[in-house]
Amino acid sequence: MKRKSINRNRIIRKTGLLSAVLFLSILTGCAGQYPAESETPAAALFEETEPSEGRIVVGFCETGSESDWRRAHAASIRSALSEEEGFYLLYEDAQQKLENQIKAVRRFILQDVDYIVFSPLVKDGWDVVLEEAKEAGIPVIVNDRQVDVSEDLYTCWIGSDAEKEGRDAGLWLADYLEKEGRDKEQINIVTIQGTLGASIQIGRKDGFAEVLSEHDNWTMLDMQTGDFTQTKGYEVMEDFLEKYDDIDVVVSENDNMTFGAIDAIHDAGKTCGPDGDIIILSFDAVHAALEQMQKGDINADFECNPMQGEKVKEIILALEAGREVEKKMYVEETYFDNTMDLEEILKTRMY
Ligand code: GZL
Repeated sequence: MKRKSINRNRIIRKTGLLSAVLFLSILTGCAGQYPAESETPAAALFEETEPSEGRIVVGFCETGSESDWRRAHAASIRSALSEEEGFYLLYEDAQQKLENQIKAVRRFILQDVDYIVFSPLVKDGWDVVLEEAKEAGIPVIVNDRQVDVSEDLYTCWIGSDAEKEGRDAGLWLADYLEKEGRDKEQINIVTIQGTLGASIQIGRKDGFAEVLSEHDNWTMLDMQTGDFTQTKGYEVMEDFLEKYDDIDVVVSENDNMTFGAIDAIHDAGKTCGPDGDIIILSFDAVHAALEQMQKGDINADFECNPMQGEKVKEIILALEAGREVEKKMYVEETYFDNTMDLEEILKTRMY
């Protein structure tokens, strides 16, 4: 992959020139589609250090910092695409807003980076800006969640198998209920959903639904989004507890919503986990969740591996060397439950 050499002056000049055009277009009433310079002065696009020649310039946009998982993922990207590793990373946090992600990708195009990498908040709404990246000749690597666009608009995707995570949760529940002698009992389930429209949310829901459909005695009472945050997870669980007095299982699509749900269950005078009133199935398996499992509040947690930075780096280096990469790549994941030696497991966890 022929790489443009990074030149701060060239980028500032380009940005400055474009901003001048933009300024004129605003004056003449036909505002451009790029953020006005006041939003992102060129000099502010770079951190303090001077991008030295020969470094691979990567524009990376994260969804936000909504969860422990997200913070671990962002740390993994920053660590892998570091200056010591030969990269110049332009990092943007979209604060859970799609429009911020699209603006960030447009800024990366303006800055003429070598690679654009992003974790799409939701799978839709990416066609136009990815067409622009393609026209600009900038390779795009989609990371973590997926986008619903023509495959020629991105080089590759690497992330989690969300449907498998959801299916594994359903299969674990079926096995657990059988062991408990409850496989014929009426089982009432509620789901606290992640960000609606996110591929990871859709996949976990669909995967679990596959197993749900095989059990006539399982009923999905309700599903509401907690947007992957602890605060909203609490609010949704509080609402479920007010509406239903016979909840047997909570499926929570990430650990931070689970933390909120556990607090709401306790505040309602109920208990959860292996010895509790309500079975808790969660996703991510971050460190704090495994500790909560040790305390007896979570039955099982389906890992979603955020340590994806090294894989992204390997992909970029392969492209730099002119090698082909697979279109879709999955990170390895497993699950944990309270029957395991969590003390030992926690010693090995990197996040
Ligand atoms: C999963 C990732 C999700 C996590 C949440 O791939 O996109 O986003 O499950 C995070 O914790 O907010």
